[in-house]
Amino acid sequence: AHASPVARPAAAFPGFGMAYQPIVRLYDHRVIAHEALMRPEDGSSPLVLLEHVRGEGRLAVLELEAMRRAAAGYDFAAGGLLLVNISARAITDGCAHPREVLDALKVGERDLRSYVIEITERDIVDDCGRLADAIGYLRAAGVRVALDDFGNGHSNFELWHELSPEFVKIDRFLVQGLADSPGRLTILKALVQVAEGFGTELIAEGLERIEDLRVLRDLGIPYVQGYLLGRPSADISREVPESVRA
Ligand code: G
Ligand code: G
Ligand code: MN
Ligand code: NA
Repeated sequence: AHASPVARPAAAFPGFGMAYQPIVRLYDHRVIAHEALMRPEDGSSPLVLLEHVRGEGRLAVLELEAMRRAAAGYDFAAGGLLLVNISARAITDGCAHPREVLDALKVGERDLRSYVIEITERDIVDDCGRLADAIGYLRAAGVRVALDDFGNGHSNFELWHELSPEFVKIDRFLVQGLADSPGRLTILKALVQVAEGFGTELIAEGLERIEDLRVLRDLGIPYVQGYLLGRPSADISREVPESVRA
């Protein structure tokens, strides 16, 4: 007998899990959120997988799957916020409709107000209006927005101005070495003022040293993330190291 023609199933992605990295509020040293990060099983960077899949035209499919897994694996009962990444390209290229993003996050009937979407971009965002429309749609459903990697690549003041994100994540190049870098201090002081003017809350990324933490605290930066506070892990940690609380 002849085998009946079957639609070839879409090739599966290489295996990956999700890890969760704590975000700490400095004034009381509480873990108030986690960022969900893809962890390919072969130990490679998520960027390699994302780039590969993008070449196959499946970037949005992978990103939405990562969101579903992030949401399904998170313990919302503890009351924290979950930050999930999406590349601006997945939205502006028109592959991920914002409705699909909401569907991915609604896995398990979660309250959409427990989510922050991190807009990650390393390439030029050539359709700011389209991104702003998509973000407006997500916001109307209660999702908040963070602009990722600010100060590096193409995460810039135009996006801050146009998207009015609730959070801006300060790129780690501005955070690492802060205590010994008058230049970084100057930039961070300015960002604190801009954030105040826009009503945006700042999250400092990539914190590895206690001396940089002290400077962030003196500057009044409310939220911090980095290896000093906790690494991305499959286990959702809510403990802050004792050394940091002193
Ligand atoms: O965790 P790590 O430094 O290996 O991540 C490398 C990059 O991959 C980071 O810039 C991060 O934003 C990106 N990344 C990790 N997980 C996701 C994801 O689920 N979606 C998208 N779009 N990017 C992710
Ligand atoms: O681009 P995005 O900010 O989403 O990427 C976050 C990436 O930064 C993750 O890959 C995570 O593993 C990494 N990361 C988190 N904390 C630190 C840190 O303290 N130092 C360094 N070098 N990388 C970090
Ligand atoms: Mn991020
Ligand atoms: Na970042």
